Amino acid sequence: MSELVVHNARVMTCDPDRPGLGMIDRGALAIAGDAIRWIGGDAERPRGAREIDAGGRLVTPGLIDCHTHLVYGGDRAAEFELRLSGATYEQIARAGGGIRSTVKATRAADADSLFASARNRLQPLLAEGVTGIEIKSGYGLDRETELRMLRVARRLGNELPVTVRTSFLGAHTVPPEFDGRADAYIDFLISDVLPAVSEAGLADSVDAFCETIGFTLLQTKRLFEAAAARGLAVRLHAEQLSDMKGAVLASHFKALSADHLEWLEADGVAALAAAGTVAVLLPGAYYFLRDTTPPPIAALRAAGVPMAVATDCNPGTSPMTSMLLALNMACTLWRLTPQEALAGATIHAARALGRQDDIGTLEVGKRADFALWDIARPADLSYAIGFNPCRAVVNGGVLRDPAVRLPD
Ligand code: DI6
Ligand code: FE
Repeated sequence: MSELVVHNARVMTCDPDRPGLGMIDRGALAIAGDAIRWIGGDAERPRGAREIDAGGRLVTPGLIDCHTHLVYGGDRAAEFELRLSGATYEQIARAGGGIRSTVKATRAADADSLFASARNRLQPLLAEGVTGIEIKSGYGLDRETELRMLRVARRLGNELPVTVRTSFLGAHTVPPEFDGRADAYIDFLISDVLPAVSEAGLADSVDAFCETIGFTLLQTKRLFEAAAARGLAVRLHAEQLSDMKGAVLASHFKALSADHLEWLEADGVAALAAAGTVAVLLPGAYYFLRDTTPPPIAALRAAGVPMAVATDCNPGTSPMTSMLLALNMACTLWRLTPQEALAGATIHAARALGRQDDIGTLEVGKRADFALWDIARPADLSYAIGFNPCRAVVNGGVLRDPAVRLPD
């Protein structure tokens, strides 16, 4: 007998082998341990030790936020005010603000305070049915602080009901002590920081900010070669503010994902399609920076590139802790369909984390991570603004109230 059976549900499996994102109108799920043991029509369901009548509500895979900078010190509200009075993100960054100001605050913060502030940002995500998240380093930019950020990210996964994947983003910007010496900084990352991160098992992938105000294509390539030599997957902040051909480079390394992509051209679209790399769309940063060049959604769709949607939660360009808002923005600003947006927060997001074999869809054998919503139509998830219909979450087979009680 299964331990938990959820029945009388509209089960949106997001299973690509079922038509229309795999909706089972009167469906049921049976769970044993941390995995889904059975899924199908209500009438055929097995008995369970505990049975939950979903009352016709929608069940989806737990949402996955596959691109965040959740762990950091301080905030950037003053910079927000500067931008409102006309300064651009690039101008602020070049004047020593931007990422560098968060680096200063993060270096000064101890692990417990980084944990506490990140946990407070994670809580609203969990309340919206998030069961998986990617968290990057990149506000330390020295060995000690990068390691501290990644340890804090791992600790969030150990202490809260969420699967955490970490990315080493040492190549986020050049820190003050390497001013004007970006190549030497990349050398330092390769010789000092990456080995420490990798030997401690603290990163699941390596990321970089390939941009005029970040790192060149060649610098990114050197870092990716070092990551590949250590067997680490890569992903890239690519084409956010200009077309640096980052997506083409990322595809060459069979990157898990290329993220942002507002300035992506046809060659980048084709490269992502050929490599099976996920395009991670980050509408929060586009909105917050008041960008006007949308990513080439129609071309990505036509080429069959899997599109994920994430918050990019970070203090400078996307201080957003809502996946549902990210879905709404992806639909409203860029015309994703609500089904595409949901797939972008589940199956494609799982792939962007390299975890498509165990999370992201509701299929027998996969982890029992799902959310129960007080709505009947999947489109309602991306339709409402500032409304959270999440009623319950099951994470690894354990049922919980979405209003997670935080550890003290
Ligand atoms: N692109 C972004 O949008 C964030 N990082 C990146 O490489 C911004 C990070 C920040 O401004 O703190
Ligand atoms: Fe980012």
